Amino acid sequence: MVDLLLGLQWGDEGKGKIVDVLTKNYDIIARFQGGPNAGHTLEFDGIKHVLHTIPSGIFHKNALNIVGNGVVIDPVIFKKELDNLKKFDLDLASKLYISRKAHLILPTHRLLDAASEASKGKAKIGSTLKGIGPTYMDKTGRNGMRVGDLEFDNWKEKYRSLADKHEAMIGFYNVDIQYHLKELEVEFLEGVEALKKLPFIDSEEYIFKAMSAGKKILAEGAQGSLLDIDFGTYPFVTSSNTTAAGACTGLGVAPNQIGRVLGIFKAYTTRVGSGPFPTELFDGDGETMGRVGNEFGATTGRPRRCGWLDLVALKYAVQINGVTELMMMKGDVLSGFKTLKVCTGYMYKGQTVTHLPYNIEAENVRPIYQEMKGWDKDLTKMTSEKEFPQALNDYINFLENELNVPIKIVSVGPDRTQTIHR
Ligand code: 2SA
Ligand code: MG
Repeated sequence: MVDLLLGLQWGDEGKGKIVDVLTKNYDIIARFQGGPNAGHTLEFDGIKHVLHTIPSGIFHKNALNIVGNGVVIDPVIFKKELDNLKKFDLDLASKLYISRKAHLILPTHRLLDAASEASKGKAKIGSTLKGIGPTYMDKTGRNGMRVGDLEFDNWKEKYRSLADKHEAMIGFYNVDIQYHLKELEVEFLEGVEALKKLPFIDSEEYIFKAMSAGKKILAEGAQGSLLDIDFGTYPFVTSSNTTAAGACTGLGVAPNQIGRVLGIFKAYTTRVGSGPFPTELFDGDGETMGRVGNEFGATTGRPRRCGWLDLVALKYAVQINGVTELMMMKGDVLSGFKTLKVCTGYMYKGQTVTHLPYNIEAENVRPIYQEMKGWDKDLTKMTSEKEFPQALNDYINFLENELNVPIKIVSVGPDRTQTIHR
């Protein structure tokens, strides 16, 4: 069986930390979608490390890490990630395998991302500009280049013809994008050489055999359910399926081979980039969440928008993913709020709704809040549930009742050790 770990909001729920905590229970950690738009932050032994494409099991001795077919890889960023890992003295070629069917992000994909965003003006998605959208477009448009192509002598010709086509498209956008393709290509070729030092595998076959041999596998999601290309707040979404189904197509795992579905959420909500966010705060409370929670994009450094927990959206994510257990992150950030609010419904077209309507732009929905008592105590040094203030227990119990799924982990800080199991 393959267990899934998924973000239930707009990303940045703390997936990197939880994968890192859980890795000791698994033989294989696999990424199944997204690419270097992700920023998974891990903290241990006083070190803070951000991963983008490489799965979050990389720091554990015995875990094998797989970048699955559903992922898009930018060799340039990938090489930087590998270089940043050098100081840890890991034998990467023995613990990091790449699917031949994963698609490659070309330098021109990044340029196309920038051109597309520039052409949208105010309506831009707020993409990470990592070339994610254009690469998935080439995948579904059947033009893409895959990792496995690099094993054939003619790969540079393939690259050239796709890059030429992209250059013509950039011209078509008619926006001012300055670039020096020659320099970008030098980096790209260096990145490809670094990538080629790792084993390329038929990952679906590998995972099938590993499952048959009784190995334990964890699929690590990136971004969050509300950024899913089908079920998220389209068009302000990413270009892959971030939900449970994405793990099937992104790794080649059959639906009946999915085991536990671990859903991870923050005790409040954040979003980076454009798009609707009904419980967003524009006041001191939102500012406090951002400051105390250190809410800045792990990839782009952009400040994240902050707001109250949205149970309407969270319920939707639990349902779409078939979540079997929940993990609540960053409760510690809420310490000191006198009153907490949780959105339990929306006013939508003059009626109260408790499901996620088609359009949740601010002019269409108004959140309905349940107020709860806050707590003062600092949670970050706590090591057991027994130390929790009553108001925190009430908050947790309320969410469990509403969502009908147990909250198994409460994280009280960024470090591996600040993790309380219930
Ligand atoms: P893209 O680049 O095409 O996938 O952007 C499309 C939308 O998806 C959002 N998105 C993200 N949201 C939260 N976290 C992400 N990863 C980084 C992080 C983001 C960062 O961990 O903080 O550093 O800014 C991520 N990746 C994509 C994006 O904001 C667009 O709204
Ligand atoms: Mg992140």
